[in-house]
Amino acid sequence: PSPEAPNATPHVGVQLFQWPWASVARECTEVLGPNQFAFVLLSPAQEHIQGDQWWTSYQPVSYQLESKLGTRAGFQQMVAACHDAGVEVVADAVINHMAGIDGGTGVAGSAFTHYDYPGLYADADFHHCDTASGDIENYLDQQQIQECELSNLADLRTEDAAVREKIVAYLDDLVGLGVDGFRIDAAKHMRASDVQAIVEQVDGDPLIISEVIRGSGEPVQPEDYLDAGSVFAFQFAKDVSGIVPGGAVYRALDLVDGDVPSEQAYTFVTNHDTERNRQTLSYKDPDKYHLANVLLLAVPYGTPVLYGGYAFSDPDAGAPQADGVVTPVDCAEPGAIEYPEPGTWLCQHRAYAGLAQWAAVVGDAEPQNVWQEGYAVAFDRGSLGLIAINGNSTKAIEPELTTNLPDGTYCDALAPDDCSHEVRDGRVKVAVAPMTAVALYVP
Ligand code: LAG
Ligand code: CA
Repeated sequence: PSPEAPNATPHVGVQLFQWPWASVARECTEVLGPNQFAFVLLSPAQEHIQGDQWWTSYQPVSYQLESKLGTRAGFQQMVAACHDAGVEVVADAVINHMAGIDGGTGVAGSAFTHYDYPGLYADADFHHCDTASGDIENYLDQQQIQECELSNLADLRTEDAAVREKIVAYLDDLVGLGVDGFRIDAAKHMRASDVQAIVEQVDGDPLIISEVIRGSGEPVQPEDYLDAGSVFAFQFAKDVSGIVPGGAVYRALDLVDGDVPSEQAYTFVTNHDTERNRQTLSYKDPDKYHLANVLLLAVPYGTPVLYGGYAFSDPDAGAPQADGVVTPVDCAEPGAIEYPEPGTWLCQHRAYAGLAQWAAVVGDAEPQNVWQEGYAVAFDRGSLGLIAINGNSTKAIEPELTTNLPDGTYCDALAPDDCSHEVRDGRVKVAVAPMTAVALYVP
């Protein structure tokens, strides 16, 4: 299949967790662009506290674009390289809070203490709420969720004009460097009206994806943030991770995330938090994770975000660093290792490069010719693509399917060397091994 399929619209994104800018740039050029990925989601770019843990990224010290992931110049080069490859860049905006430790020096040399970040924010810019710990203690209390601290992280008064101005200047700086959109970290912990007011002041019209983890019965829900843009579909992630182990893969066609419309839902199987708290499948469940990723890209709901991270046993462990800087990503061969050493870059998204092209070709066409038997499901997406998915962990299948695909010989987007698939008179026979799929499309 040619990467330049005529009607293809790039559709699939990938979160490159803790990837240094230089490695992101190379991935855009060599893998993401040629396979019609639509966008890359970065880890936070701002100056942060020192340390070996990955989560230092989520403790901002200043808005200088100097971090363990690279310099401002490196960031700018990365955005240019991704754009040259046709890939958009979504930055992770940590704007609910600043660092949560007593004090120190950030990785770019900025001195700070808790609630005092010289030249940027001072004590009066932060909420000081009246729970015993100062932290959010009760997720049924909207005011606590939004005005108390998320594990001691200094909570910005995002309702204040002066604070908003600083945040907007930071986001404008990123837009000025070419950034196309933002993940709004911890959006749930800011009032929806604050998020909306901030993003409306930002230059241009960046894509906004708010991170609002759905909790049942809670007063703050993802739907509240739809006026500010899109949201991450956490319920989809949990549900798709739930149906694969039971084999009911056909149910993926019915998955939605509450009342979030498809156009505003950013779907995923795992992210950096859920692969650690085990709320979703992850690389630690190889077969099931594989099939969940296939379903993610196969169904018409939402915009899928794949994930590329590194192996870990200690959930706090950061990506391999030298002198406070994350070292270049070196991807493990797909499927080569069953139990990867901690720190091994997994580049899980690469296994779906062909399927990202499939998704770009089928676009938003609805499922048709849905076939279901036992733990397997197959369907067309319009008349340009077909997928057959076997959720049975022990039994292979070989159904003869009815398809809209034009007669011809097709390759499998999940096994590009296998071009043995013949469509004749709207029928095709596909052999699908346990916990795998076959995906055909018009190149
Ligand atoms: C997020 N979304 O809302 C990120 O996706 C998530 O990864 C962030 O938590 C969180 N919100 C804050 O941006 C991560 C780690 C936390 C870590 C935090 C700040 O999951 O474990 O907290 O980043 O670095 C750590 C310690 C805490 C400590 C806190 C402040 O684990 O014990 O209280 O730092 O020093
Ligand atoms: Ca807050």
